[in-house]
Amino acid sequence: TLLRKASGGQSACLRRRGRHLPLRRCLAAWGSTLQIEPGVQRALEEGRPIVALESTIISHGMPYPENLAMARGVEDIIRERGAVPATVAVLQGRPHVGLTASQLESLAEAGPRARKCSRRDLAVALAQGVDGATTVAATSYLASLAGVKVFVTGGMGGVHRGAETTFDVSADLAELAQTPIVVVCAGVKSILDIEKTLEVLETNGVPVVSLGTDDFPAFFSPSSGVPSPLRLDTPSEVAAAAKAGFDLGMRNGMVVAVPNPAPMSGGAGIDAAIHEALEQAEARGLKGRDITPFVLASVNETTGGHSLKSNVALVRHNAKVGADIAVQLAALTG
Ligand code: PSU
Ligand code: MN
Repeated sequence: TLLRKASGGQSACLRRRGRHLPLRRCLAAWGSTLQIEPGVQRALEEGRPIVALESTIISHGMPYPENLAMARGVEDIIRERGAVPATVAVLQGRPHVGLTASQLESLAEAGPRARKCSRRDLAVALAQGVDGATTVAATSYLASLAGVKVFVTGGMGGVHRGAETTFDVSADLAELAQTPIVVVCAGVKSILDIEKTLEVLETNGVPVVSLGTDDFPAFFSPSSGVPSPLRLDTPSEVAAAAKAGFDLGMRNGMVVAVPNPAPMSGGAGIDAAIHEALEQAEARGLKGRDITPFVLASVNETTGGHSLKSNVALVRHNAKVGADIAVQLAALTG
């Protein structure tokens, strides 16, 4: 193993088993606070496909024990398709990329007792030694630091309705402007302003690709009625596009939106439930990071658990797609 400065001095590079690793990954591999699970570490060293998973969806997005079943199921799907799962979370102030079975279990049990951590929360959570569940933004940052290129989730954050007065725009969008990772999701919920979300992603230079559809998906529903900025039809096309961006030295991420394979029947019902939940959230004075968890729980209640079923189904489907993208990308970069 040797450390050397690349010419031009933009980045140093670690040579490991004949492979050049970017500087950030060297730092991750060497003694920083990042805790990379041994199976994930081996896959990184051998250039095998890895899929990162977020943990806010586990702690704040679903109730226990359904959250644990979902988290385990998704990891199994990724393994079955030939990739290594890496769930990301903060445990006792240490950022983990890849959790053991028992770490995953205690995180699921802790539920909302784990602090919701977006990018701005990471440093303080680490310094305070707390347990934290990472959002799309924080997961992207930590996974990318470890050298992971593909990340699967359910729904991303975005621009909230009324953002012109509240300024409530998820840090997920800004993160994608500066972190080179492919985020596979089911689009964004109709809780959000989908058009504004796509505008902000465009401004930030983030490609938004819908898989096999011209219409941007809206989480519970496979279509939002808003045209997708870009369309690709297969995981290998997505892998090729991601590689092209990385090879060009682009530092931004990419959104891959996959239509929900188990849509909620009666889209109007779900919209009504979401609106009711939003009104309740406002009446209770909930703000910012507390809104989405409240809305998810409330919608699940009003739909008698149907929304949870649909949510689990779409995450499992995204895991298949994400694993296939990671496998193709590893083959291309081999
Ligand atoms: N949307 C969902 N389920 C979720 C989230 C969003 O349908 O669990 C979570 C994700 O972790 C996402 C975060 O990154 O909420 C966005 O939160 P905020 O808007 O506070 O940035
Ligand atoms: Mn917000």
